Amino acid sequence: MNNSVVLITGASSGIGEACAQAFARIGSKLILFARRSERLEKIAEDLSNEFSTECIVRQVDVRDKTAVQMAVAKLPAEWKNIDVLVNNAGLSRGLAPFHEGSMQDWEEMIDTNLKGLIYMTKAVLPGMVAAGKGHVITIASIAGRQAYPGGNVYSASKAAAKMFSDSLQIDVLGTGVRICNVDPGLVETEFSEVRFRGDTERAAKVYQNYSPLQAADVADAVVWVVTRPAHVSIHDILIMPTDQATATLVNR
Ligand code: NDP
Ligand code: 8X3
Repeated sequence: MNNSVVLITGASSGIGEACAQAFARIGSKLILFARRSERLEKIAEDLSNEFSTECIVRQVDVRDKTAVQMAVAKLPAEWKNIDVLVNNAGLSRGLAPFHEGSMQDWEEMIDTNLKGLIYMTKAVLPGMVAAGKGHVITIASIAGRQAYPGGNVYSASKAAAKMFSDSLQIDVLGTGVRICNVDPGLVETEFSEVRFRGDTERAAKVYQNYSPLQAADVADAVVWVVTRPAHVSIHDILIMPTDQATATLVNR
């Protein structure tokens, strides 16, 4: 992976930031996308200091298809051959039963978790197919495999992400490109703070009294996937805390 070009969406916190660190550690060059560009700048500076990582950061909202297309199209020539795309940007909003939920929240989740994923993949995958190699990793969720109370549209967006990856497997057969869907269980990140719109007390309770996954655990799995030999393709990973058996059963 030395000098390979890795593009990570949602790299400003949590799993995306941890992926940036993990790929920096093995010598990759990084392209980091997120909306909070000041955070990306700081992450890039830290990685440059610690690992001499070459890093490009771009303020991109993955819901904006023109911005996504332009950001990828306008990459400097030596960064255009992307070896790995980590489709990680995503979020949940609320945990209400569907009949009490908000249309605005549902649209934000679909636009980010599904349409953003599709826009990013459309911008990057054709170049990989032309190059005859590349790896597209999508961070979906246990929520896409198992329903839980209030998960409704978030779960639907993640189930769709998983089916998108399954479908891509077929489309890219024979091109040399590899596709992997990663479904984590509970990971201690800013995810719940975003879901509960800044209610840090409620968010902290999600991760109390057991050992959740840390973002670095998921990044470790992602790096393992892309460092298999070229003839080996890991299609699916379900990675859970030891203290979590299903979407709802946690040993607290
Ligand atoms: P965080 O909230 O810590 O990180 C989410 C990242 O997504 C941020 O960098 C955020 O950046 C970015 N993002 C959100 N919306 C957009 C957007 N419109 N355009 C660009 N970037 C965006 O949560 P996690 O690290 O936990 O989440 C990462 C992924 O992992 C998500 O897809 C999530 O659904 C998934 N996941 C999380 C689990 C968990 O328990 N934490 C478990 C299973 C899956 P910014 O706000 O700067 O744009
Ligand atoms: C994030 C994990 O269980 O909160 O996808 O949906 S969960």
